[in-house]
Amino acid sequence: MDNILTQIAQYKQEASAFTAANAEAAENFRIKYLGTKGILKSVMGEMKNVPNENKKQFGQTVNELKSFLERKHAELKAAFESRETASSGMDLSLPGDPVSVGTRHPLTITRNRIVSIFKRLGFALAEGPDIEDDWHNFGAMNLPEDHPARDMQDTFYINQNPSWLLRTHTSSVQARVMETQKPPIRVICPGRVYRNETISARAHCFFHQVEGLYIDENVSFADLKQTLYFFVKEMFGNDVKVRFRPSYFPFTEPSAEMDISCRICEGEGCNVCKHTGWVEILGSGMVHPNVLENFGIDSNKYTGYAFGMGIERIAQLKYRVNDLRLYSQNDVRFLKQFTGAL
Ligand code: 2U9
Repeated sequence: MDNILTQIAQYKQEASAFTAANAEAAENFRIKYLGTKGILKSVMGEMKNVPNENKKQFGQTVNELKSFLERKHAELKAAFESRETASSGMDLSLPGDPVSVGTRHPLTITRNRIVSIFKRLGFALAEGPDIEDDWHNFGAMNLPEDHPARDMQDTFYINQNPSWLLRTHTSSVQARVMETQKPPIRVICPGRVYRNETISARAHCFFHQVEGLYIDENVSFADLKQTLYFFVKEMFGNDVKVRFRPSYFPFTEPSAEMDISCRICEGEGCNVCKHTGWVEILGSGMVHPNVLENFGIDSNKYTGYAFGMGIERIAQLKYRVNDLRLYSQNDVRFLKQFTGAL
């Protein structure tokens, strides 16, 4: 018993004299004295050799050794840690390095604005697949078999299965809504669309659209005009001027395109408005009866209007973006100009 007590006193002395120059030395101390195969464990193992009448005293001595070693280890670690902090010259009272947060993409900002305006008018948001079949993209939309838009020169078909294609407009989303819902239907459908175009400042092989559809009893062209007036005023301000021009789309009859006074030159004449003072921002019209009947909607009872716009175009006018390619080049010099925009 005396031998082991002397041994413990020696361990204590040795440990007390231990100094650590770095974190590794402090860790070595822990392993040597407190580790699973360390000195404390081996001292504890001696309990079985201690006579019963001495076990209590031995137990107390071992507990003291344990507390001592743990305190010493904590001191070694703390001393090292505070030395590291002091020697790094770090001033913890200084503000941290700014973390640059990402910005919303201008097309996302524009899409959200458009959608939120129509949501306030009671439109519900609907989305659908980018890969479509011929029926939802073309057939249901009253595009005849020989319509040029169906041409491979204009549309991307899927190699493995040419009856699938990349949607050329988001009208296919409204088609899917009409398939599953009965009038009244009032939806706004944003999404990416694809067309086989050579990429340039003015054209791209993909772009983004928002289309809207409203079908109910007694929906008129006047409702369409009033809705679109409200939209442009909310989007571009109260002083914007608006004009409708007759147009043609296979899926609407009658059809019209809508121009607004150029936001870039305020009507003075510039490249964007081709010196006319007007820029086209959307197409629209009353849903063609054939389209309604394609979905079993009685065209004698129900009428509807629809419209479609390119988000890039709206963003171009809002933010004066003069090259379509900027939207998809991921150049942070372009993107960070939208910091703080919601
Ligand atoms: C259904 C019925 C009719 C959606 C419409 C337009 C007119 C239109 C273009 C604007 C610029 C596409 O991005 S763009 O090139 N769109 O002119 N879109 S009416 O008509 C529909 C949609 C769905 C069931």
